[in-house]
Amino acid sequence: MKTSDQNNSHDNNSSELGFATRAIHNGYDSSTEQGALVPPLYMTSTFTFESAEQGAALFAGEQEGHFYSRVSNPTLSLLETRIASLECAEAALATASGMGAITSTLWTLLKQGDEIIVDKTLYGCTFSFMQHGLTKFGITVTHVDMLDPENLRSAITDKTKVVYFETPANPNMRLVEIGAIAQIAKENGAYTVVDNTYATPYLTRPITWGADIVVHSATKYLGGHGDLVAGMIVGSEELMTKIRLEGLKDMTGAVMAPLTAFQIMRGLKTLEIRMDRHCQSAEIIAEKLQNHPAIENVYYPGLKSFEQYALAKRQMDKPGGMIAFELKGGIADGVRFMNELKLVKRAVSLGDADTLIQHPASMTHSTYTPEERTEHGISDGLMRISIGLETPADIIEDLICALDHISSLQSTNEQNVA
Ligand code: 3LM
Repeated sequence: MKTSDQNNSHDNNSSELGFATRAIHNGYDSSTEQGALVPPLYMTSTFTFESAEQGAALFAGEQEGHFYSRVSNPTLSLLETRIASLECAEAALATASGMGAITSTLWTLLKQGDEIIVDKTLYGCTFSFMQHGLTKFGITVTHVDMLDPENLRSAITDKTKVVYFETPANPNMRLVEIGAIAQIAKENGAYTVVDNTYATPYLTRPITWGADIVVHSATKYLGGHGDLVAGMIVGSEELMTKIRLEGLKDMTGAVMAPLTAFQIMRGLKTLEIRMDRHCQSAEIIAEKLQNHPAIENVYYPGLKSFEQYALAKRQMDKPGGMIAFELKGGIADGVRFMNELKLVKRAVSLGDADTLIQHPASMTHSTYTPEERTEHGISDGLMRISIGLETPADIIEDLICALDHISSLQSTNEQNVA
């Protein structure tokens, strides 16, 4: 895997300063804030005008400045500048949730009669929004298996306005080749929108591969501590202004609270070291899981057995902190396994300091019907772990103890049958 300071066009050090330095300092000058080391929190809904004329000029866009926090706020602006820098993009927008980011973006880019082409596997609520939200308003949603970019080339039409995917995909870890997909979309006049929640800009920067827009659930690694719900949208200045004034201001109103922006900036200061630890522990744990007799399959981009290992090495600086796997005994063993865990918490969400385990078919992806899950590559026995920041040996001990318990039950059953 590449390291963060290798120098190529997809490198995260596109400006002179390194990733962690920008995550800590970008966009802030303490001399304009009475020397405050930590940027002040502007906890205000509205802003006063020096004169009626100034108010009118702000509303008319003739003068720059903040006038209402559903449109902009200095604390959010700083977070937006920082995330844009980390994603190697011109601009960003802070939103109330990941779903707020996705819906504000797509309501802006799509209208009745348009088509959106999406990958086969999507996060449960994104799938639901596409399938049951967009279609209600006369937008065609077409699923294409983007593992082979040629499938997109065959499906795309002049009605296609947006091409949308996650990489790695939630929950089954499929990777999509951003450069190949973005090129086909561009040739056909469609925008490429990438959900970069799993990878974070520390591991993958889709804009540098040709994507137009990146969306995030900042609830996950960007916040990083399981104490907030938030989203981000990233892209060109022109597109961000359009989404701010259409999808975000008027259609969803899904703006981030200033306190949340403040908390995310605190989280960002440790994004690099947290991601390094998430990846380091996940690599060890994925190997251990793979070698355990109770396990059928492990899906992790850092394993040589991972089908898209070569793409992972090209597109991701490190393989990430998410692991999916299937137990030999299917979901029945999955439930026993989850209930046996002591340290690892049973919870949805991901990217927190705490290791979290969940069962997609009955939890995050229960928005799919059983038939849809089969069609979209989400098996009933699939389990998902978000590897946290605890002492790696303690996470391993908890997981292996629970797996050994499953194995011993299996061998008792086999003896009873014999
Ligand atoms: C989850 N995911 O546990 P929010 N995009 C991706 C996501 O994983 C998510 C969103 C967008 C999970 C949440 S399930 C009830 C809990 C790839 C969220 C949406 O709106 O911030 O939750 O982001 O997989």
